[in-house]
Amino acid sequence: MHDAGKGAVTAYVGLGSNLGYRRGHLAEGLRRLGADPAVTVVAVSGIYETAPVGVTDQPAFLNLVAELRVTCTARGLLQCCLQIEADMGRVRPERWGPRNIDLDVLFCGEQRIEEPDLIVPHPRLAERQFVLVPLAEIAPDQRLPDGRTAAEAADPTAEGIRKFDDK
Ligand code: GSY
Repeated sequence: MHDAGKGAVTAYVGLGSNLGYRRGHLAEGLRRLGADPAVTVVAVSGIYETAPVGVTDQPAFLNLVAELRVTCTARGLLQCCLQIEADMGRVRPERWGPRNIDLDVLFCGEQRIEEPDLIVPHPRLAERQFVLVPLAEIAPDQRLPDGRTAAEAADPTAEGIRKFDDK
């Protein structure tokens, strides 16, 4: 892990996997994030097993959220995430369908971006308990675009969300 150092901002990335050895894919995604010189992994939520949202006819996901310190921009962080997905041979047989690894930029400091390939904060954040619950675990005071804190928006009792423990 590198020290992102001066000029760093706090960022949050959501990781998900619902193909193959899901837990191993999450661990490898985290390891690769921390190996980027612009990124320091500061905190990692617990892992949650979550019912698929959107296309529901697919296997359950494992999801977590990582808090980072980054010296790059949101676009740099997106590129880092896309590169990790590519290097891990991301398998995504269909759009919105199962995938071995997925990394979504949720927040990057105070940056607000609305471009065709990148919207930050993540546009569907506030409606996704599979993001809100792990986010609230490590950053309960993080403000969403609608003004609520992560803790106010998260519902750990929501249907289809359970803490994952494969021991
Ligand atoms: O963008 C995230 C991919 N994704 C997920 C996910 O990570 N977890 C759950 N539970 N449902 C999802 N649907 C999509 S698309």
